[in-house]
Amino acid sequence: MRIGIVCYPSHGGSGVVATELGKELAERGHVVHFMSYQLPFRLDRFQPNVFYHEVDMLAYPLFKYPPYTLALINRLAEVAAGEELDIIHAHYAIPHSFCAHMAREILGDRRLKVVTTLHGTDITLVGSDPSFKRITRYSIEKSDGVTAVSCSLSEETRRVFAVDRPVRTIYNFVNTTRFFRQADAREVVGCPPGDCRVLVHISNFRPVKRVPDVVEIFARVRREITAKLLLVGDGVQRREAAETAGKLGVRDDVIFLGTQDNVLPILSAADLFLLPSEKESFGLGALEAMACGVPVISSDAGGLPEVISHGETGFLAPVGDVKTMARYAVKLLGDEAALRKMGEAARLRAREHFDSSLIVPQYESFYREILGETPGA
Ligand code: GMT
Repeated sequence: MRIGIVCYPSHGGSGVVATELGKELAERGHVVHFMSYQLPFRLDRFQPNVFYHEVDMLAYPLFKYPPYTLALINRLAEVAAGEELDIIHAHYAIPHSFCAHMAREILGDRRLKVVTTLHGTDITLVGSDPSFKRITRYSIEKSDGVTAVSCSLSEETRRVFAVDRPVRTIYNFVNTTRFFRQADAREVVGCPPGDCRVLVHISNFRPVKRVPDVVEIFARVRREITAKLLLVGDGVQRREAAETAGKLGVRDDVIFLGTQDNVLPILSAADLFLLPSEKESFGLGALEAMACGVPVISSDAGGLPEVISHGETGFLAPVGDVKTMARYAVKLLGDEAALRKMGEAARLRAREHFDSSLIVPQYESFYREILGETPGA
């Protein structure tokens, strides 16, 4: 198949999933064309069957708001026609799915199919806002196929948008043959083994991630156990997180690593991953941690209970209940055998339920259905 993928190139789950999917599809012999305003950060090395088309745009003084989406539509139409794409797979409804529909309108080519993958905030925050709701519903209804990354998000989409289109759940994935705990990672992050416990949080530091809660959980753990907190990412809650750490007297043990392209060495150094989000459709960072044998303590928001098995691969608690989350963390970190067992279970769950070898074929057969190549069409 000849597949166009349009996604956000920056750090964030939807771009990671889109990029990893494209790479896996290319390895399986499909031709994949990425389109975005910048090279997706995980598209970091040459690979056969993978092509990248940058969306460039005329800067003109009249434009108060540079119309990126129009330039994107233009590029999508150009690439779809020039490369004879079968499918445009839009990751994140706003604006990618809408732009794919507009590109198809311009081409007047009903043979070209549009698949939309909903990732979370495109439904729960952005798409459900009145300023984008109609356009999001339109994008879902006009798609030839719609997927969501968890059952929770599929249900929320149906509830919020009351759409007739079926929404297929295809879980996010991790390639566990490439994503596993690296040796000597502790030294890399400056926390030699045996020295102390390492807790990690990775996100875009938006309010929905509740980064100050991460710090508060850590401060409670720190009262009982020698530990460091590695915070990976950047965003509006960074300052508040630093202030919280200062107020709680743990500023020296909280290390802000900023945005990182390669999280594998950091996850490999972790004893525990924290994700106390307000909303979380899936929690790709948690899955990548699990693939590295790291248990996760998270809120029970959205799709997190579908990823983390409570009491087996980590622990879940209600949003904002930092006391309970900290209690779970202290108990687990204080019991080496239990920590090891849970880490092994986490890795096993990632391999048995969310490995790319299980999930990518689901996208392939979904595409085939949509192209009318299988009986499910
Ligand atoms: O976490 C974010 O806010 C970034 C966002 C994105 O689109 O990059 O993540 C969403 O998509 C990820 C990939 O499917 C999911 O793993 C995240 O759970 C989801 N974030 C939220 O629902 C808040």
